[in-house]
Amino acid sequence: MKKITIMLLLLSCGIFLAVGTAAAATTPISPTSNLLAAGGILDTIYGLGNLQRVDDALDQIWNPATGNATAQAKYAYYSQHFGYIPDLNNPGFADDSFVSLFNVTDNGILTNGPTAALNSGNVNFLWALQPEWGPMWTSLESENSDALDHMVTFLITGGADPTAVGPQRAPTYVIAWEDLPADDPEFDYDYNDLVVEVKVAPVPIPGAILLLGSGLLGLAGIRKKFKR
Ligand SMILES: [Ca+2]
Ligand SMILES: [Ca+2]
Ligand SMILES: [Ca+2]
Repeated sequence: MKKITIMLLLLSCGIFLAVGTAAAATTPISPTSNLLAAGGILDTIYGLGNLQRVDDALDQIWNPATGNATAQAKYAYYSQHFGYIPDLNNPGFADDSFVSLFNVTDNGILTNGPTAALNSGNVNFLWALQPEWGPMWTSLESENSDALDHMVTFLITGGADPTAVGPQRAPTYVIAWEDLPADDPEFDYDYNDLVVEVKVAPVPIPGAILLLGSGLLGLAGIRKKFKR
């Protein structure tokens, strides 16, 4: 039973965290950061035992999804605009625009942080952070001006109900951001500058609908044949 649950979790990772390279990679988080400390941000909100770190080779480009995002914590001087970048135009993200979901102004663990729904349409997307000052950061390392990873991801495993259907089945992740460029004297790779919980459900793939459709037509055809 446990094996099945783990398989389901792995499958859901595979579905939503699409494009990655083969090599496993975990971006280092500062040991003095309060993100992963006992009694720190994630421990207080979720309990560290209920989170599973996602490989940073796999959290960069996200498959088409609908869902919602809620700010959970901010430890940064500047306010943070959070949103996403759908790959709407030519393939690749260089020609696409930031869609803002919300602006976070308060600091600390947010009990009533801003929340918003997202819908990427039928295209892949990046998560993105636009601090009040300085460059925009995305989940795709190669899109960032310092070519570094500015977002780390955790899958919420605790309390997940594998028998749930509908939106409850949607995997929920916590994404945590570093908002300063690597060459800034105050770059501290603490990944606590904004922490957001995101729930993502797949946008139905047209191919799958087509297949399902032709299957139903096929069934109808068979029924017709037998009726004759
Ligand atoms: Ca990452
Ligand atoms: Ca594009
Ligand atoms: Ca920081």
